[in-house]
Amino acid sequence: MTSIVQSARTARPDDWWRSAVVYQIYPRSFADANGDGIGDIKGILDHLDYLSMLGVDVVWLSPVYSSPQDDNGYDISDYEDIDPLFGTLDDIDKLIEELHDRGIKLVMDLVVNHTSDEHAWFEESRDPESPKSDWYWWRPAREGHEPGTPGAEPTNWGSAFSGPAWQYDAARGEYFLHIFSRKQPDLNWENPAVRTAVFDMMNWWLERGVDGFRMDVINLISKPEVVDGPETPGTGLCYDLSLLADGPRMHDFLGEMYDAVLKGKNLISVGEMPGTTLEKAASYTDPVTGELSMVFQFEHVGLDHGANRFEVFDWPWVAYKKNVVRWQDGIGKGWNSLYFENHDQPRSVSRMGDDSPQFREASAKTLATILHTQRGTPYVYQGEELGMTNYPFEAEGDFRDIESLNYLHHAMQLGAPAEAVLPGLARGSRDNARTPMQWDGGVNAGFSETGPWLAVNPNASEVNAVDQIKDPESVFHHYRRLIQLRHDEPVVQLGDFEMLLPDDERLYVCTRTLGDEQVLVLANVSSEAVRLPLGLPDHGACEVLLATHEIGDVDVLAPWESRIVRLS
Ligand code: ISL
Ligand code: CA
Repeated sequence: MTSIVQSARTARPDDWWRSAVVYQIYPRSFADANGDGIGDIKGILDHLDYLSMLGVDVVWLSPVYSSPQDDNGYDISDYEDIDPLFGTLDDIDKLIEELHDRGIKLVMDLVVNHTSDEHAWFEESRDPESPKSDWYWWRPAREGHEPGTPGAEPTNWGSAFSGPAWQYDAARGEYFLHIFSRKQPDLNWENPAVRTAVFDMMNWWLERGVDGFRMDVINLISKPEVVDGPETPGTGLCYDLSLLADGPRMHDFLGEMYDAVLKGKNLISVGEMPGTTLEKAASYTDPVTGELSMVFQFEHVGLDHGANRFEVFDWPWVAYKKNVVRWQDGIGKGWNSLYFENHDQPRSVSRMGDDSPQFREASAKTLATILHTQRGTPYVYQGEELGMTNYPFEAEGDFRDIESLNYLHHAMQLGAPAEAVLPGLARGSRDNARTPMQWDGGVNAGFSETGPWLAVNPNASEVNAVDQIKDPESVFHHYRRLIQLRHDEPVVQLGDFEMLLPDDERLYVCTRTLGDEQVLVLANVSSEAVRLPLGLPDHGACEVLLATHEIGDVDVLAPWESRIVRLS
């Protein structure tokens, strides 16, 4: 259903983000200024010149709000304050100012599908007589079941963090819904007072000077009917998150948010949308009727998964290329976010590339070439620009992430030995992305004076920012040049995308075309040299815009070599 407000909307002139590159900071792991082993805002302030050197336009800051830290800040107990772990409101004001001085915008993480169970709203809501009694998803026990007993949950919905998505609250005598941890109760967006409170909070942040929002699991705010779903085999629960996604009122809720908060302010807004579809993504980002600048979709990051993210297969390049084509073409007038990494994904060089010492750098660069020459807005996750790798996790005690630990404990309860679960955990865990940023080859990789909250990757002496800044051929400088290329070349920003050799497992080849301008991207995504087949556009004498290797034979790509050439 299209609301009146929506159909009256006109095309946005404020689409500066189509030529921008965003850098994500996960504050807990970026830089620790006060020596408690946990990254903080002052630590970020110490490294702003690094971001300027890289050339990014926007910083997306993962949550720094007051939080019991059950899910590292994605469980917020006060939206309008900063957790002392990270600093103060003065620190964030300083960050806004110093970023702006460097021409960099700041995007805040907006986590409003749920709050912490320690948020005042939830505490009030537990009282059925309170005005906020309906601010969360409260439901009685399943009919005929004793409240609080096994199987009495209102539906069979499973939590993204294992186990039932309902928690019994003895004070209220009812269950509340938590799609994530039991300390992250879902807000009831059907209640207009909830929406007003969220929009007021967003405007409060805009008045403080922030430039937009990254909206956490925003396509879960409109829920489907609260009924049982199909059982995920062998679990007794329904774990299919996509069944809870993109509920019937999404456009109403986002349309209201657009009108109350986002409209006409030159902002960037990106909706994180697990389980969303191409058609929905196109509608959320339509330049006339859509409500958001862009979305994070999840199809490509699920391509190497089995039953779940802890069952990981080798990266399927042909399937990935097919998926790129699907999204590059299918998003139409809408807009894509381009990402391989974030704080929830393992490191791309370990997952898609070859992280052995021989090919780590070349494969990190070539992955960057592939992502940064697509149409859309590229995101760089801290350390990705250095080619940081997965961590060699071995034992339960190595992990910190609630998703990983809950999964392990749940599997063990169901009878699996830890040794059977740990290898999958090591490959798929979000902790791979969360090891401390590798600033230098010294103690704690220059992240902190103290032992950090999650171990530093043992390869920090070979993979770190200080060394790479000094080396013009480093992964860092390759990223810097790709960002520059996006700024300089309209064909890279906006050109039409065409995939060549779609079925080739070792070559990724595409063109981008805008009017008379055309560039060709040639990439070897294997650890062996590959001769280019006949029939590709003639490129031997063309201007090379960026290359990972000295070019010897123009028709042969070394392992993980890539080139961007101007055809016209
Ligand atoms: O990647 C995932 C699919 O297995 C999930 O781990 C992830 O929780 C999902 O992508 C949603 O992510 C966002 O919301 C979560 C938070 O834990 C993530 O860090 C955040 O990015 C709940 O707020
Ligand atoms: Ca600290």
